[in-house]
Amino acid sequence: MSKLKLTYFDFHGGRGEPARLIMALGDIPFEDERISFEEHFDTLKNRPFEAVPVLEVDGRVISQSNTINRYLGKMAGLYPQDALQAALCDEVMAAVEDATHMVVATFQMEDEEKKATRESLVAGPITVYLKRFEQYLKDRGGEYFADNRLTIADLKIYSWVGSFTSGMLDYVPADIVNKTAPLLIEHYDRIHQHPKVVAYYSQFNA
Ligand SMILES: N[C@@H](CCC(=O)N[C@@H](CS)C(=O)NCC(=O)O)C(=O)O
Repeated sequence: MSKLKLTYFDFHGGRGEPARLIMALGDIPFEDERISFEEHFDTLKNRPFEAVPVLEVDGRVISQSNTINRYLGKMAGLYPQDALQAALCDEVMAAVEDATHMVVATFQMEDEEKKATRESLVAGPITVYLKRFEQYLKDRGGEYFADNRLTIADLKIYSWVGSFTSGMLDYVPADIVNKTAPLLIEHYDRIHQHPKVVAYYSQFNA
């Protein structure tokens, strides 16, 4: 089996978390390299697009979170083989990436601008995306986003929803998902209780 090393920040979330979960669910051994923001700035010039996450496969570097997710998802059996189901999976992941980008763009803003921008994101695109995902879940049977089973799209959404429910984003109400897309909360809870997800996070409480 290839030697894998995932490099990302040292917290449970963000663009790197789905890859960690995919490997945990797929029982795929990997080196979990967690870097500080300082280390990130010291090393970013060496990354393909000056960003993380990156995955090293036998020393070869792959970037772009969704590319990494698909690569690992195929290995873990968590990516649909059917082309249409794979497209449904990809669509959800790409949309989460768009929404993530909008929020990440506010991180470096001064407080006043951050407040105004985040409030308008909440009133606009974040609500649109949440409602669309809620509808997709409903249309697809209520449990999963593609292939009638757990796929990498569910893990991407799980991690993204967690960024709201954690309350870590100032000016984004922590209950926005409960109020706008309650099925996504049920989806989040189901994945959070998945035995392998529980086992994965329990190692950090030891
Ligand atoms: N499209 C890329 C975006 C990667 C990205 O922007 N990552 C952020 C962290 S989540 C980053 O490293 N940004 C560079 C920086 O802020 O210095 C992906 O999906 O992986």
